[in-house]
Amino acid sequence: MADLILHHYEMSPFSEKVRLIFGLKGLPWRSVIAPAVMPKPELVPLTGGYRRIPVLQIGADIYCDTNLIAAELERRHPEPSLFPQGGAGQSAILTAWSETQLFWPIARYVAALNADELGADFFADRAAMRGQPAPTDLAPVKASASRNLPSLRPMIAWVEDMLSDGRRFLLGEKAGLADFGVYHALWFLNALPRKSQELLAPYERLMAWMLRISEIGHGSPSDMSAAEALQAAKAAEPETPADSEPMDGLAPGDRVAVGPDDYARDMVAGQIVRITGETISIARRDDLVGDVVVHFPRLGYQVKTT
Ligand SMILES: N[C@@H](CCC(=O)N[C@@H](CS)C(=O)NCC(=O)O)C(=O)O
Repeated sequence: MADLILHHYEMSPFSEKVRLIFGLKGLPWRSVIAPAVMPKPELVPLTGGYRRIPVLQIGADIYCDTNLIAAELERRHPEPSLFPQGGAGQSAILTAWSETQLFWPIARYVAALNADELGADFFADRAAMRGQPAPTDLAPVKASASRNLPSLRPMIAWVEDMLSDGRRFLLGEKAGLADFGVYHALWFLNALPRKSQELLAPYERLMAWMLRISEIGHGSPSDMSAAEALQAAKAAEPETPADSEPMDGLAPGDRVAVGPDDYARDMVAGQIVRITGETISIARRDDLVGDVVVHFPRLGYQVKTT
């Protein structure tokens, strides 16, 4: 079976979500450390322009976005399940809240606190990702800490409240994707040198829950170089079946560009191989990696015909 190759970097909260999925499922995986800022010359040939992290590579199939990565890992490795309490709906709804309303004030707060450590180049890169001019100095970035803090406290208390009946995990006695979907945002509070432990410390149940999740671990990673990952893609053929019907005015064979519909703007051009209500998979070719298929979720991504 082809290696599970994760392109990620240590301080990335979305990557932590996937590393924990490997832990829950007890999977071996290959760890390719990607740069945290552009350029990403050994990632972009695989994705065709998608720059966000993490990306899961399985041979010549490239999976973008943690929600799709989770679904694909569940499909390929169903036990133990990411949904030990049953369906995926509750988990998806909690994760959607966490990745928007909870995550962004945390991300801004942590970045503001660690502005000197992250440095001007980091903020220039993130501004460019959003199509905005680079900040001329870090003072306004730092000032945004106090603007974001007030919305954090009530939401942290909600998570403590969800655990108030003594349950071990957010939806019951077993850990699942819902836990990782909420945990990775809170994890970021302590992921950079200047930590925010004091925000979480008053919440005993939340702290115990975070400890239980961290104990799940990351499965069995082994290092891989980005060059090896590119070779692995070149040596493989995409495995995506062309078995779907046209939908939403899009059909296999159509030329499209797919990209996030939120803050990042990079579109990936290719030809639809497969389209369902949940995913869109597009074929593309690059001299470095040969033929690859890049997979995106439908939710959170736009598709333009080209
Ligand atoms: N919805 C995406 C969000 C991924 C995301 O925003 N990742 C951050 C890192 S945690 C990122 O890519 N930042 C820009 C970069 O690293 O280049 C997912 O679930 O994978």
